[in-house]
Amino acid sequence: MKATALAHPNIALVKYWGKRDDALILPHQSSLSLTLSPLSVTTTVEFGVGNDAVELNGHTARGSERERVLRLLESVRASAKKELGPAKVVSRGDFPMAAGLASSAAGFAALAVAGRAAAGLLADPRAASILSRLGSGSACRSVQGGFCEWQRGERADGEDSFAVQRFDAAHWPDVRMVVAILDRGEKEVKSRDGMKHTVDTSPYYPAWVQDAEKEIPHAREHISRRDLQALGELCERNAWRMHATSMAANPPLCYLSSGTLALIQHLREQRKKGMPVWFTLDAGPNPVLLTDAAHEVAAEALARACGALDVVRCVPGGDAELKAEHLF
Ligand code: 2P0
Repeated sequence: MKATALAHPNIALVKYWGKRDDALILPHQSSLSLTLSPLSVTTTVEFGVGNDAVELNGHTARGSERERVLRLLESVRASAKKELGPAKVVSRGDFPMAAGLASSAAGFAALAVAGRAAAGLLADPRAASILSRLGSGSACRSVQGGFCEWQRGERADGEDSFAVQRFDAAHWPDVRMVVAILDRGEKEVKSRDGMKHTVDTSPYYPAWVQDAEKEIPHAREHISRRDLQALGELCERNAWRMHATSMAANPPLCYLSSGTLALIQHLREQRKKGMPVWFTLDAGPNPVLLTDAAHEVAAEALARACGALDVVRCVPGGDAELKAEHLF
């Protein structure tokens, strides 16, 4: 009735941006990401103790944060088909303070894997991916390591909307993602609200959906050939298109800062000089640089020269896994 799991965050190379079902968290389009090590979140779940209690990074979770965790556990209870009682959840991330990378993907992936194990359910990446999706869409891509593709699915109940691993972490050990923290502040518009606003008001949204879906097989092909340049170019244009559809919303939504643009400009100059480095950008001002092992130190230097307050160098991460040691 007690289990602990560790999961890594992921960065999308083809982004998820917009839901066709807000309650079940079903996307309009498929997305594809790389799971990142060494960052991780560890979560312990125990059923049958006291009252429901959720502690995240040393604080008692309240409001919507708590509701999202309890909702996921409610789904575990339904699958277990037995009385599990209240749950205690303790979760801790090892991300540097305000790393500018969302820990929710790793957190909900770890919660899904630990929750299922604590309920006595068999390890099942597909079931864990569907479960973690109920906490946060991008979490479904953190259940497995390497390159994972969240297939949008067609069904109204979401049972065919989950992530599958396309290539494991060992496929391309040389690839690197360097997170440049330009701004540690909370973003003004959360991803969940920003994507909804974009779906509702951007005239470019249908084009975004069509294009992102079309890019998935191309991304897969570039990854299979370990073609960094082709993947880098795809990654950049997909990030620009996600931001372009958001900027076309009404009122417009812009996540980029002047520092973001300055870094992108500098990166282009370095690339002209022969450095293999490209960027992607989530719903915030902090770029993530795509490069290889031979250039990760230079990519960090580039980020710092452009005012990065902190830099996290990441390698391909592995699957979410159960741990023998619990957090309580
Ligand atoms: C992604 N993002 O594919 C995209 C790119 C941000 C930009 O997934 O509402 O926290 O919980 O499903 O997963 C961030 O959104 O949103 C995200 P919900 P989530 O990684």
